Amino acid sequence: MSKNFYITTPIYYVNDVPHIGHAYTTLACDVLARFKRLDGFNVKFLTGTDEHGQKVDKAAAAAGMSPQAFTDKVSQNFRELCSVMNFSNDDFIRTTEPRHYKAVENLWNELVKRDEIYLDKYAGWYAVRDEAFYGEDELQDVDGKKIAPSGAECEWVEEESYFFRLSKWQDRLLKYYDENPDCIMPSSRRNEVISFVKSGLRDLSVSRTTFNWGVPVPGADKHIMYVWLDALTNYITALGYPNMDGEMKDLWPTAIHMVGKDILRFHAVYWPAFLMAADLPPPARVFAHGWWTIEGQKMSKSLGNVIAPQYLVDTYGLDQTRYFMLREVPFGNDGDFSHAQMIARVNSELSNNLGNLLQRTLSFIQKNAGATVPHPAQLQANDQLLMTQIDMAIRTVRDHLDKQEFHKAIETIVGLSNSANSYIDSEAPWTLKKNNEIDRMNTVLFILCEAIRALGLLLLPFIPDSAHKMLDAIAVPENQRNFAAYGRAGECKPGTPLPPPAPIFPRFEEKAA
Ligand code: ME8
Repeated sequence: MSKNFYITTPIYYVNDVPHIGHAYTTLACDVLARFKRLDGFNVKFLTGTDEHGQKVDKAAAAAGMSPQAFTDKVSQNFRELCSVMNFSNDDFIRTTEPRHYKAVENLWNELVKRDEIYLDKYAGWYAVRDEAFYGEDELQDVDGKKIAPSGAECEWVEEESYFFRLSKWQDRLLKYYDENPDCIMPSSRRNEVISFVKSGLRDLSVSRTTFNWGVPVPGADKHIMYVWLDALTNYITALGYPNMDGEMKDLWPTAIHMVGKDILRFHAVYWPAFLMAADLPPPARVFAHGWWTIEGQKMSKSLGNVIAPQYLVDTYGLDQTRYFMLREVPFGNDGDFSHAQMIARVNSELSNNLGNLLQRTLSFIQKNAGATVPHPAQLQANDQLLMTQIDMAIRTVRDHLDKQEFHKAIETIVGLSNSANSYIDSEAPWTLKKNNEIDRMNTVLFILCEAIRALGLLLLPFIPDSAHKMLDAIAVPENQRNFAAYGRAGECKPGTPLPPPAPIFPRFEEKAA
């Protein structure tokens, strides 16, 4: 059976410039996609932009542009984010593309055909910022305004609307959660969703008539589709839906949607209900991660503390930024971005720990072992111990990443680097050299090359450029830079010439103000 893996980011609203929150979600997906490709999977990694709806319509008007011209411009910023952050997405979808119209219209018609949609009138609250309908019971009165749990202000809406029979799917949804324990992660989020669904579902308004920036409802042109029905469908548009062969057949059953906790309800309640109602299988998993604040404060334009990914990359380096984001916070929890923490992490783990290991090993080989991969002699217990840890590390990292535990995966890698540093201290190749124990010295250096190779391979998904430099430093051929070559299969070849070492992980020195 071929191994397939489909991973998606939310498609981002084009009312905003990309910030570290957007970069975070897509980075998590990028690491999973890269890991799975190295592990021999057929991978599809999708990101893109959500371009319809009232929020984008208003942002376009505020910018004095037509919605189409506005979305063409702002969507480009999200495309650029992918190159700024070195994301390896296989596709970038925009909801204004013809392929998407075709898919959404098809899904709509399918729902109509199955009597899952009916015409009525909506009278209730709507938050443009969330593009979400709220029940009176969910709102708080603040200074005469109705405020949603997200903090968004709501407005009263009364209009003719098509409704999706969401209430009918309550039991089927609960059964789906029950039968698929990992379909919503982490488990605290799963519990939240289950209690929301158990508390009762109302039918969902799925069309609007008071503005026209959206996909027209087939056969009822004064209605446009609710932006979330439109947006969620992107995940199957990109697989060629309504064509059910090819990618829909192979990849859809493996779909993991990575989202922030703010949009869990749409992904874990509405989306599976739409799919089941159209007789399509729900996604394999929705993972809702936590929220970044900046130096303890909510990120917001009015506070002027929004951090652009480009700024972090320019200040700290691309791989340093990628490393920090997934290392710092247990994935799923909220996290705080602080410059001091960023510098501390980068210096202690990348420069001191990994950088030192590389520098010490590679300079020593260069000066004292003929600048080639050394020939090992008989292995001793300590060597075997480190080799066993190397062999185990990939399994541990794989298990963690299959549960989206990025921080634990990185901890495992840092743990291996620690062990290699302890090994070089205890085996002291410099003393072996002094005592003329050359066979033993070469064995130790060979084991260290193997540790560096393992670390380089394991770090490829997280910090691809630096990891490639690590592998360059011990002359690992291009075709051996995958997990099939991890361990004995791709062992370093003694006698291979090694280039003079160049520092890969510079220390970050704060410039004096
Ligand atoms: O909700 N911390 O788009 P959006 C962590 N178009 N993640 C953050 C973040 C923060 N401070 N701020 C944003 C939408 N994010 C819809 C999605 S999908 C079919 C439609 C990330 O532009 C996080 O992933 O508002 C969050 O869910 C997403 O950006 C919201 O992006």
